[in-house]
Amino acid sequence: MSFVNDVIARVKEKNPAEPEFHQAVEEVMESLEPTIEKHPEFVKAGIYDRIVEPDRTILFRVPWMDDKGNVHVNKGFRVQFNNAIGPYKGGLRFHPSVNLGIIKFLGFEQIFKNSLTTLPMGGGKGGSDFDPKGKSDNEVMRFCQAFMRELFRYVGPDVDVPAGGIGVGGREIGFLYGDYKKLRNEHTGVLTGKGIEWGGSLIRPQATGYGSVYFAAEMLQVKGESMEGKTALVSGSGNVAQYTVEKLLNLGAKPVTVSDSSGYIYDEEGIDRDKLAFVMDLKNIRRGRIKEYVTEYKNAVYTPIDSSRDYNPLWNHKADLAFPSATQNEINEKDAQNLVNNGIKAVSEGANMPTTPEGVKVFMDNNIMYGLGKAANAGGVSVSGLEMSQNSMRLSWSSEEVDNRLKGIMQSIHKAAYETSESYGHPGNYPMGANIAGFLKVAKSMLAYGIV
Ligand code: NDP
Ligand code: 2IT
Repeated sequence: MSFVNDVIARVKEKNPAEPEFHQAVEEVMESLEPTIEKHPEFVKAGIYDRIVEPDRTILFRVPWMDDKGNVHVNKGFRVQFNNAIGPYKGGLRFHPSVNLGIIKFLGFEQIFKNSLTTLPMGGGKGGSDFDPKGKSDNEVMRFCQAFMRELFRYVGPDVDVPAGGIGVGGREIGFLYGDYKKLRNEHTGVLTGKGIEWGGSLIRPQATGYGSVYFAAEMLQVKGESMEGKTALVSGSGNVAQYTVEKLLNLGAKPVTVSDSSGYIYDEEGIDRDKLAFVMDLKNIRRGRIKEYVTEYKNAVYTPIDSSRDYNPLWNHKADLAFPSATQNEINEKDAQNLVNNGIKAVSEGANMPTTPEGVKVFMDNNIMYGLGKAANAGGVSVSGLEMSQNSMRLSWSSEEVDNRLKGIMQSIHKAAYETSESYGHPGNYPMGANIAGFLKVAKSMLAYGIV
């Protein structure tokens, strides 16, 4: 067995029943294989075994009362994975499927993603199995307050800076920040994704989606192509998906799908700006289901999720580009094959780990430009890093300034991933390039600190 296989085997043995964490570790470790020979000093210092074990895992009870006076208890998580290059940084996820293995996979990914951003941020992630769907604003507020009432002990602007993610948007960040400010009596950059009036950064809401499209544009440029006129499949209809659609429109592409956890819509004529405004109102204000799109736009077709099917028909339309922007493992082997059969050129992952390992293999075997999540969706945390900088300076930058920096960061990430893949003899192998480039910076820092 090779050295990395031994590391993976130990992770599986020590962390049973955490399949998503195993998957994330396996994906990164396999890419890191070529670093073993080049860096015997990393092996000697136990870097590979240390990087897969979180610095600290915080688990807590979150009791809250609903509008009828019933008491509920949810689980709270914060995994502070690695702070070798900066304070722990990473989002929160509120979704009924959340468990420790999912938070660990996200926190582990975040180490390498944050390293790629060029900004000084370590990796962390948190969340809860709380389901915001169907809850009143007051219930969400009481939950967020109960969550922060425990989390505030472990976070701080130089320690750990959480942000949004699935189920955590501007509303939730407001309630969380309000409680932190009350408990600590300080107005400081402890969370990112804040409102503009109270310390947020312009372009943070747009950043992940915009960044994922910028990354796709960079990949296309290597092949002498542009976004203009390309047809795109987008999944999800939340924060990332919405601003992916917006940037696709800005760059002259044609998005034709969006989805939620109940089903997806296919609009052959394209989702234009008016239709996007409808989706934003539907999902952000009315908190409705994507199915309503076809009541408003009769030419579009809605297909509900059918769990008896072994593929997702969203990925079975003719298109040039795919932007999975909902959740993990939403593209399996068959979906990847369907995309290839339909002429897909590039995949840019807005979501974290949306493609299964078998799906990734199909993309690699077919020479599809494959922008893995930790590179393609790093725009969100990058602008979070810029929000931290602005908070520290007590200044705020214009939209143009932040967007230019975001674009520059996405170009740097693409360049680092591409050039690293080249220097390791596999030009265009973005998973290898991004994982190695992200890892080297963290590993060198860990080496400098000694065995800690
Ligand atoms: P939102 O909560 O705003 O939107 C999530 C979207 O994905 C919704 O349309 C939701 O449907 C759908 N979805 C969620 N879970 C599932 C599921 N199990 N099956 C099918 N559909 C699902 O979250 P974001 O847009 O912020 O996050 C989307 C992805 O992007 C996640 O993987 C997240 O980790 C990743 N990401 C987010 C960043 C950010 O800055 N927000 C940064 C980097 C990555 P429904 O409405 O039915 O719940
Ligand atoms: O997965 C992610 O990168 C995020 N949810 C954003 C994290 C952040 O700190 O902005």
